[in-house]
Amino acid sequence: MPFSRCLHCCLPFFLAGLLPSILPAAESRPNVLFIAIDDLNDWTGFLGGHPDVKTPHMDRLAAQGVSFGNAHCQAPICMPSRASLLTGTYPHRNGIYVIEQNYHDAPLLKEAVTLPQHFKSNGYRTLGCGKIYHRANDHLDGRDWDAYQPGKGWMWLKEIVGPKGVSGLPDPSIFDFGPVNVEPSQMGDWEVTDWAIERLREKQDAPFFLAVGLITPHLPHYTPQSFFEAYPEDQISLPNILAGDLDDLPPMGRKFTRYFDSTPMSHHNITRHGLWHKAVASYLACATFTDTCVGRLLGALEESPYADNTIIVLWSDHGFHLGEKMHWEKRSLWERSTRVPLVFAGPGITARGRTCARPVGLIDIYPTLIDLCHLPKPNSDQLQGHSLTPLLSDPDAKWNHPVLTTHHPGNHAIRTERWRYIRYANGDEELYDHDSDPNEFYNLAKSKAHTEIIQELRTALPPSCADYAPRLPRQKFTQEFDWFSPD
Ligand SMILES: [Ca+2]
Ligand SMILES: [Ca+2]
Repeated sequence: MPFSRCLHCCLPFFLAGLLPSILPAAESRPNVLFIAIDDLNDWTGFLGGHPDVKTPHMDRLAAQGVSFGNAHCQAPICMPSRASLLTGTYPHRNGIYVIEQNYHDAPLLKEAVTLPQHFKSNGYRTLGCGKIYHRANDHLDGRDWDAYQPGKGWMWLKEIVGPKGVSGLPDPSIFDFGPVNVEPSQMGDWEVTDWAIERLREKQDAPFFLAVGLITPHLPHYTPQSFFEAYPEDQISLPNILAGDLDDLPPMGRKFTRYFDSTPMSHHNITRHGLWHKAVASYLACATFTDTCVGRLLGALEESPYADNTIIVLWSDHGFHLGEKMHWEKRSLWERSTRVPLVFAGPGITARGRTCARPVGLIDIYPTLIDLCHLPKPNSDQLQGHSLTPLLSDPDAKWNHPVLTTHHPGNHAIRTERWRYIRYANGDEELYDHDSDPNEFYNLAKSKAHTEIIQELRTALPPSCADYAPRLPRQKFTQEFDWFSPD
C-alpha cells in the first residue's frame, strides 16, 4: 500500500478534569521520583540484554517493584519519544517525529497538558533537573516546574577531551567513546543527582514530583576511568551477530541500516579500526556510571522521610544498537532500538519483584502515574496510552494492547508478546518470532505459514499518520536521508 501522508484528525482537547476540591488530601497523596535515562537500551542486569553489564542499583529497584520486560519507546529518538511520553500522545497523532521540532508547535499539542504541568496544577510541587524534555528551552517557561536545574550536559567534556577524541577513530566529531580524565563528581549527571538529593533532604510542604534526567549513556560515551575497570576489552562479549543477517531484509529495512554509512559511526568504520570491543566497553561503563547515579538517588530516598510514600518510575527514552544489524545508534524499528528499561516501585505496586511480559509503551507512564496518585485525567481525549496499574498488581493480567513504535510517518513497528511486525512507508514488511528468535535474525514476512498473523498485525497499525509538525533547521549531526523510499 503506497504511503499517504494524510493529516490525522486533530481533535481539540476539552478540559474535563475533576475539580481539585474532590481530590484526596495532599498529605495522603504519594510523591513521585521520575528517573529518565537517555539512550539506555536493554543492557541492564534485570533485562538481561548483555551478559557482562553491571547495574546493581537498577536491579535492586526492579527487585523492589515491577519491571517491564517488553517495554518499548514510541519513537526511536530523543525528541519524539519524550514528547510522546510527556504528553501521552503518539507520534503518528502529534506529528513530532524528529529532533528538529518543538513539541509545542504541534497543532495537536498546543492545548495539551504535560505530565509535570498536570501534577503542578493538582497541587504537587514539581522539581526537575537534567534532561527531561529533549530541548533545554522546553524546561524554562515556568509551566512545568516550580524549580528546575538544567545541569551542565556533556559539551564541556568534549572540550576537555579535545578534537582528537579518546576512541581512536580518525574522526571523533560525531561519535567518540572511552575513559575521560575527570572525577565522577565532576560529571553533569552526578551534579544533577546531587541537586535532586538536596531536594529529598528538604522538608516539602506539598507532595512532590521530582524528575531527574540523566544523559549518560547518550553519546559521546565518555565516563571516568574507574567505571571501565569492570569491562576489560579483551573479556567482554560483543553483541550477537549473524553473518548475512541483512540478506532477508526488504529494501527499506536494509536502507534503515545505512543511515550512518557515510559517517565515522558506520559499522564498517568501527570494525576496520578494531574499535568494536572498546565501543561496547564504553557503553557498558556508561551504563554502570548511570546506575551509580541511580543508586545514589535511591539511597537518598531511602534515608529521607519520603521513603515509604514515593512512587519511583525509571525509564529510558529508547534503545541503542552497537553493531546489531550492522547498525549503530537508534533510528531503527528493531528490538535493540525500541526496547527500554521501565520499572515502577513504591506504594500501590504490589507485585514486587515480578517482571511483566505484556507489551507496554512509554506512552503508558502518564496514565499510570495519575492513576497511582489519584489525579484526574487532564482532559477528555488527550491520553492515548493505557494505565499499567492492573499489571502492577498482577503482571499476568489480561492485556490486549500491542505497542507501537514509529520512525517518520508511515514507518511502524508493532510489538506483541510474541511478535515484532514492521511495516515501512513503502509497504515493505518484516516479521520476527520472539519465542524462537530473540535477536530478530530471521525475517518471516514472506513465509506462507505466517500469512494469518501478518494479516492480524496489519490491522493494529494506525490507518493514517499526521504530517510533520513544523520543523526547525536540520542539526549538523543529522544526515540527509529519505525515510520513505528504498533507494
Ligand atoms: Ca535519547
Ligand atoms: Ca536476517
